Amino acid sequence: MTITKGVDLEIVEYLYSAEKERREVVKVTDRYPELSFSDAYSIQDKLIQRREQDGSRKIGLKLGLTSRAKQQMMGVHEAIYGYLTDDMLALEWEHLDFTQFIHPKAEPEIAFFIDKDLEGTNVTAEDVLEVTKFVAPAIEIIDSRYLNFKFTLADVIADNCSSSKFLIGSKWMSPRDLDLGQLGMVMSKNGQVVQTGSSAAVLGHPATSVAWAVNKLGEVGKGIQKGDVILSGAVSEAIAFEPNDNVLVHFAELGSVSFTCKSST
Ligand code: 0L1
Ligand code: MG
Repeated sequence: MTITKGVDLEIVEYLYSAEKERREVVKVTDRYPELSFSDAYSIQDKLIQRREQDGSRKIGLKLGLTSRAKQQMMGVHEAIYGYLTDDMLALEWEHLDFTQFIHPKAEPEIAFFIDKDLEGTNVTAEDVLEVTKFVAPAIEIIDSRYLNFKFTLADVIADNCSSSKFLIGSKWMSPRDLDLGQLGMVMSKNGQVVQTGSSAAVLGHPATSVAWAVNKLGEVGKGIQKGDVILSGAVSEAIAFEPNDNVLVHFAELGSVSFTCKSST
């Protein structure tokens, strides 16, 4: 740790209150430039514990920076992970309240439903597919707590990788029944195509991305559990949206998932 115990809890409160009060804040490394990745993951853990104190339940994992393009943009060579909690799950058939966000963006993802615990440091994509009961189309809504969505890698890890909400489509399939590594994707906003991509953009194959996270967790004696939902990483760039926008993501074979945003519920 390069920061002291009191400071980590101070940062947790700083980020948690920014989220609850829907405020952009100055990034943590402006004040603590020495913040290391391991400090940042430790702060992330404590941020999740703080949410749990308030009644949230950890239900899975999400991967970020899984495309080579985004890694190059950030000048890094690795993906990152954060946690999903039950209160992040939004439902397709309910309008999303825009006032709960700061400056949200939506990105297309593939969700994995895990059926068996998996832990280790040599886990492969095949191992991940073995323990995956279903995959489904998903949208992640990211909403960095930092000013203008600008941060360093340590900042974004501490901020639970910009996690905010996610939606899962209704078509769930066994990963063995489709070509998961090469699924075409089209994302539209208000009927206009805004992004296209392929599941191959996620570290070559979304299961490779999940395996990376399991191995990374394995380094600190953790793993993934039966019942976890995992968002394997964005298939294209995230797009900003506003009240009254409708965002739809369609994956070949896997089908669609969408949401409409209202200014209030
Ligand atoms: O889920 C994501 O890909 C977000 C990772 C963090 C970077 C960002 O907020 O763009
Ligand atoms: Mg994401």
